[in-house]
Amino acid sequence: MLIRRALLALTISAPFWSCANEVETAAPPNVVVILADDLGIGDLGVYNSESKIPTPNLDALAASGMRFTDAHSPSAVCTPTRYGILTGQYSWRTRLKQGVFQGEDTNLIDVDRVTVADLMHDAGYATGAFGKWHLGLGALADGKTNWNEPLVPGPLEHGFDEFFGIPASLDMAPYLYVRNHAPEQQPTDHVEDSERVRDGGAGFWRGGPIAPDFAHADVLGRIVDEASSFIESRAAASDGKPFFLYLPFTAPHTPWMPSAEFRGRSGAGPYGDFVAMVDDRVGHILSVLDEQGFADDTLVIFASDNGASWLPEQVEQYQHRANGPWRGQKADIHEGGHRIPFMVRWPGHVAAGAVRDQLLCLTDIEASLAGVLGVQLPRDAAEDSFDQSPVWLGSSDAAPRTAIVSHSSRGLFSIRQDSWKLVLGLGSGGFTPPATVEPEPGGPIGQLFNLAADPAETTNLYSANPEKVQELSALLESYQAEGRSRP
Ligand SMILES: [Ca+2]
Repeated sequence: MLIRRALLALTISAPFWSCANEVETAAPPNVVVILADDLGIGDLGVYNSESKIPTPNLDALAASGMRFTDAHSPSAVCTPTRYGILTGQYSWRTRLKQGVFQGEDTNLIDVDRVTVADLMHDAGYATGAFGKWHLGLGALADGKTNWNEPLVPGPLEHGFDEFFGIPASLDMAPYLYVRNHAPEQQPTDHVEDSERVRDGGAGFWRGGPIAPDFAHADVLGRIVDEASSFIESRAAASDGKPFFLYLPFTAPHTPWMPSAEFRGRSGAGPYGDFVAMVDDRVGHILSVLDEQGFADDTLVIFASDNGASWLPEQVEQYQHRANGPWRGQKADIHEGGHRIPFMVRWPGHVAAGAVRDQLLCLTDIEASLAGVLGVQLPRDAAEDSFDQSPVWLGSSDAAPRTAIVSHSSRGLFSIRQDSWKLVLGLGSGGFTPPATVEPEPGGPIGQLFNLAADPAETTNLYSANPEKVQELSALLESYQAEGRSRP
């Protein structure tokens, strides 16, 4: 942060944040961003009337705010999506070209980069992050994370005043809690690969080092408790600062470990029961906001970081489509990989019960919050972020972005414009077999779909429509080269 500030001081003579709007609008709201992990758009009743999972809290959140039907994660897997949320930039512009980080990878975010937490912090917010970090901890030069040294750079070097959470996914060792710059306990014990079914749940975790106080089943509850304490601490604070709370849940990612209260709650097995628990924990956070008197002054965003990991046999077994009508699943380039639930609530400012079909990417959060606050981002920040705040606040229905770039776990690209979607290769690019397909001689080398006529991406029009292929290829190349153009 200090380095970034020093560089900015050399290059910018005007105040760091200048007001974009002359007109003073509402007082800056508190902002809460809740990110579910591997939750499917079809899990939520408000998106799928045939869901086998009760999601009353998320359905109510949607009813009291605005939900988007064409929202996407920038990637179909965890780390690059989290990178995109916090920086407004695609991860494929960094050293992480595909896949995800493991538990001892070093920090991905350049310390000079203005993250969304920097934006909020510099605008006078108290900032906290609680949950699954999964962006690496420690310096790249160290090769891997050294748990005995201060975990720098980490969340506190990217704009957060406070952090509590776990380094990576809940199925990735080492298993420990980090508070600010250090583990609460060192991972001095060892845990074996888990059984596929345990403790009334399912899924698995990888074997490896674990802290003596760490129990996988406790993690979601701990994160929510810590976030609740942060909200309560802000209610008690006398500094007058609004707050920014980034709350990336570890669930319903594997291991699926619903507590006893939720087992059997859904018709979609341990996964569905875990989703019901996620819904309940979102409801708890909203109730804490209510109890502390913040509900009317808080902009709440809820989204998932990618599609659900849900196989065709599970669709068959439970008659439940976790990814709704969309093809494929988590990690894939097809819509099931990255078409996600997205909702935003700010009472009195965002229309209650509104449904919008404008394209939205989670990279847009940074520019959109800058828009809400009326501050101007530096030109070299958040280059893949479009300001969606006019849509959220009802001042315009014009789509802030006309195209969207998506990316699969194996690094396959796609671009959407209007109803057309071009994929630069064959196969799913992710978990659904075949992940990769060699082109036949004379056959198509990519995939082209018209989602309006063919939402399930069943008919490849690549060979039949070379003009559209060429047009979208050129558009994708321009996005890859330039990002969005900033005025
Ligand atoms: Ca995920």
